[in-house]
Amino acid sequence: MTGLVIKNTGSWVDVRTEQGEVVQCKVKGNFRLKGIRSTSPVVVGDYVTFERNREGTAFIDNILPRRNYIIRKAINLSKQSHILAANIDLCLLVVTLREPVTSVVFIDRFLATAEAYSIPVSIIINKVDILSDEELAEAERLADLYKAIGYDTLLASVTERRGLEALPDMLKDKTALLAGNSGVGKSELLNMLVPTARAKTAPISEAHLSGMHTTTFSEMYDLPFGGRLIDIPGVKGFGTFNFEREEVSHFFREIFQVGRNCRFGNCMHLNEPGCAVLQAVERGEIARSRYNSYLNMLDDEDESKYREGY
Ligand SMILES: Nc1nc2c(ncn2[C@@H]2O[C@H](COP(=O)(O)OP(=O)(O)OP(=O)(O)O)[C@@H](O)[C@H]2O)c(=O)[nH]1
Ligand SMILES: [Mg+2]
Ligand SMILES: [Zn+2]
Repeated sequence: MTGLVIKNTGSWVDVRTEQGEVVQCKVKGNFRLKGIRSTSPVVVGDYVTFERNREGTAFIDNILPRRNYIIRKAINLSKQSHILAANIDLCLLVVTLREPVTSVVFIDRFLATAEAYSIPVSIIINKVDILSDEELAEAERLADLYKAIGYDTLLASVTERRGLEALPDMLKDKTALLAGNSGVGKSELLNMLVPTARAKTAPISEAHLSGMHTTTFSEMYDLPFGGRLIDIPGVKGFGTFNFEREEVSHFFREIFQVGRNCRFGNCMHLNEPGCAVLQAVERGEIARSRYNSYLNMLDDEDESKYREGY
């Protein structure tokens, strides 16, 4: 039997067959993906085959080839990877300036990973309702920055139903992944778009102003206007996985573009003479925050520099 993975709790996996039947499956203990050590080999969005054994338990025995996936390094210093979801058309990256603070390095690391797998990202800067005028101006600057690079960016308040009018058109008939730190409002947004989802949401910790990791499993929901939305647990850090130093700049769109004018074809944009990227940063044509994120990712070789929070 073949089906689509619509839920992964860690202990079991729900697979929906073409006939619409949902079958609870186990993943065989010795099941390993070729060449990838992953915290969970089967993820939401995967197409899989499964068999029922004599006792009636269903076991997944194969993952069909993935069109794409979003992967990160599971934890600092770890060689393990964590695949967030597979076969996705679009990522909705939900970020907040406050409660919790999403770091720009986190945003840029996520964008670079999606770029590496050619997955479009739209950014939702959420919770604008709690921002001061000054903070709102900062949110607008951030939105302008990412729009200029080519990412659709919305300033929004999910709880006040503001700024989200474009979403149905953006999501229609696509499989989209909700990503971001814990507490930014992913499940709240899911519940707005799919009221029957009734996903658990919870206030962030007052003491730490960070999310409480309320969502503990990944699940795909059908959108009422067509398409699918995947809600996943919030991630803290976003360590990039298996990037070569030389290719990091390819995943920063504007750096890649300007970098074609560098004097040396193999310019790393660090301190080389005739570096067009450095000049563009000096002139303010490339945002310093983006350039800093680029440097930050180059430093991943030195693993001690990757910390949770990114
Ligand atoms: N003020 C305000 N609060 C919001 C907004 N959107 C969500 N929240 C609140 O933020 C808290 C966290 O929202 P969740 O949807 O649980 O966050 P999450 O991203 O799913 O978090 P995890 O499941 O832990 O990854 C809840 O109390 C929400 O009601 C918003 O636009 N404005
Ligand atoms: Mg959630
Ligand atoms: Zn250069």
